[in-house]
Amino acid sequence: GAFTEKQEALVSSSFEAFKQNIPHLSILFYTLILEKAPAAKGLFSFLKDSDGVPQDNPKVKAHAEKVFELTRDSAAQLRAKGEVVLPDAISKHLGSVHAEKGVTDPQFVVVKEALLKTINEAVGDKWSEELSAAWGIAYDELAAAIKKAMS
Ligand code: HEM
Ligand code: ISQ
Repeated sequence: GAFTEKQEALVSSSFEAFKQNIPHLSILFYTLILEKAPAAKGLFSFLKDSDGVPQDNPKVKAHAEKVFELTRDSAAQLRAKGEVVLPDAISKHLGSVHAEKGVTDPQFVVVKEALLKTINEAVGDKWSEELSAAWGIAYDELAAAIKKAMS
């Protein structure tokens, strides 16, 4: 079925909740990724030389926010036109960055689960299956666009 206005609204409002607490939530996001995919640590230029996840590095926070922002934008696109189309330059850039790092399909699943858990933490008792499913669909469509650009 089509991505509904309600689903888009759920994603947008919880993205705003995420933005209220980026210092905590961005660290949580990396921590969840590295718990499930320890090998990913060496792929991130701003993580590979530190113990754990650096707490006060602006790059660390900005990169994490970007992933959530792109997923929110994907939800808006799915609602508006039923598909995720990345601007050509962004598609080429994300495709080449992830291909060069050798990112795998299982790692895309790890990042998805970490993103959903982080949103869960951001919204607290406003969490619902419907909210989680809306983020999951937006992420899957965005991941598909990136994987296509990687190949
Ligand atoms: C870089 C988004 C999936 C690992 C990036 C960048 C963005 C991004 C925006 C920054 C590109 C730049 O430097 O300008 C996304 C989105 C994903 C996704 C939206 C899923 C829908 C993954 C997965 C992995 C991964 C599954 C595997 C662990 C990396 C790495 C970098 C990167 C290692 C380079 C970081 C550095 O600068 O050292 N990603 N990503 N990404 N991503 Fe992803
Ligand atoms: C880039 N790609 C995937 C996941 C990420 C997590 C945190 C920061 C940057 C990322």
